[in-house]
Parts: sequence; structure tokens; C-alpha cells
Amino acid sequence: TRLILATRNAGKITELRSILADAGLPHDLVGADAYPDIPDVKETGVTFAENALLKAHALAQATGLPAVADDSGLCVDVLNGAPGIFSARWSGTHGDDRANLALLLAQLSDIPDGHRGAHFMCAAALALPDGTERVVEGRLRGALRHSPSGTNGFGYDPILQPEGDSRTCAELSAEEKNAISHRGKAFRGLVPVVRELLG
Ligand code: ITT
Repeated sequence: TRLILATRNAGKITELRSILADAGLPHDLVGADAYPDIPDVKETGVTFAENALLKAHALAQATGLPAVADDSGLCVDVLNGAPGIFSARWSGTHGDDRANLALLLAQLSDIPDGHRGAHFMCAAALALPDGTERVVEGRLRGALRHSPSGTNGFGYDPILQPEGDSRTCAELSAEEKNAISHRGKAFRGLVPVVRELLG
């Protein structure tokens, strides 16, 4: 069966393909780009789970195929969880990873080590054309650096140092990141649900 990945974020698509393939999901994974005529969904939810479900349902309805979606972001302790669901548009321009990261670092410039705790959150949603829905969440805890380091990954990876590691997420290999990441945990949790509902 075909399974649509309801995301246009290239970094996510790469990670999802490898996470789902490693988990042995036999489905034919198709990016949302294969359906360019479908309008972008307004992310009007107030939680990661709500937004992930909005995206998954929209694509499942539009295509008549089962869809999985990811809503994710970085939650900073001293900012009470911001940027959170606004992570992709923190600087005002949706998807401008460099500007988003630069603004966040500037906002945290006075915050000393020991007070720079943060976590990545991911909600992985599955929606079927008949309206059936499931969500699984995952998180990755760490601390924020004062300057970026590393070139792998995407988004805020160059500034988040996972707990127990001396490197940033952008200095991990793709395999190392997927093994511990919010996205890896959420989608590995969703795999048995996909199997149960889709066979
Ligand atoms: P889609 O809605 O099309 O999936 P998007 O980029 O708009 O793409 P989100 O609204 O879920 O997706 O925003 C996620 C943002 O959170 C993303 O742009 C990054 O800035 C950040 N983010 C999420 N996961 C990340 C990760 O693994 N590493 C670094 N940054 C991440």
C-alpha cells in the first residue's frame, strides 16, 4: 500500500524515509510533493498533536490514501516552551532555518550554561481516508549552545546538544540522530499502529 508523507520539509522527508524503512515498514512512501495541487494546510492547532493531525487528515482526504504527518519544534525552558509550535516561523519567515536559529540565539544571549535546557518535540500522526486517526509523541532532551556547530540535519540541530553527548545534533550522523531523536522515537512508536491499521 501507498503511504503519503504529509510534509514539504526536505529535512523531515529524508529522516522519515530512513526511520520508517529501518523499522521495516513495507509501504510505498510517497512525499506530498507528488500531489502539488493540494493547498497547504493552515496549522491552526495549539499543540503539536493537533497540527500533526490537521496535516495528516488534509492529505488523506485530498488523496484518498493513508497519510502520516509530523509536527515538531524546539521548546526552550527559559522561554516557557517557545518557539514550540512556532519553530518553523519564529523569525517571521516560514522555513527560514538560518534566520530562526539566529533570532533564538540572540534572544538567549544572556542566559548562562546550566539554564539553557530545551527539548525537541515531535508528534507523529496517522490519518486514514475514513477519518481514523492516531498520534504518537517523542522528545529529545538537551541543552542549547551559544553558537552553532555542525552541518548535518536541519533547523535548530546546530545548537542543540543532546543529554549525554558532547556534540550537537548537527555533528551526529543521520543514523546517530535517528536513534535518539524525537522524530525517531515518535515514528518508531507509530509503526506498530500503521501495521495494525493497514496490515
Ligand atoms: P511541514 O509542516 O510541511 O511538515 P514545517 O517545517 O513547516 O514542514 P513544522 O511546522 O513541524 O514543519 O516545523 C518544524 C520546525 O521545527 C522546523 O522548521 C525546525 O525549525 C524545527 N525542528 C523540528 N524538528 C527538528 C529537528 O529534528 N532538528 C532541528 N530542528 C527541528
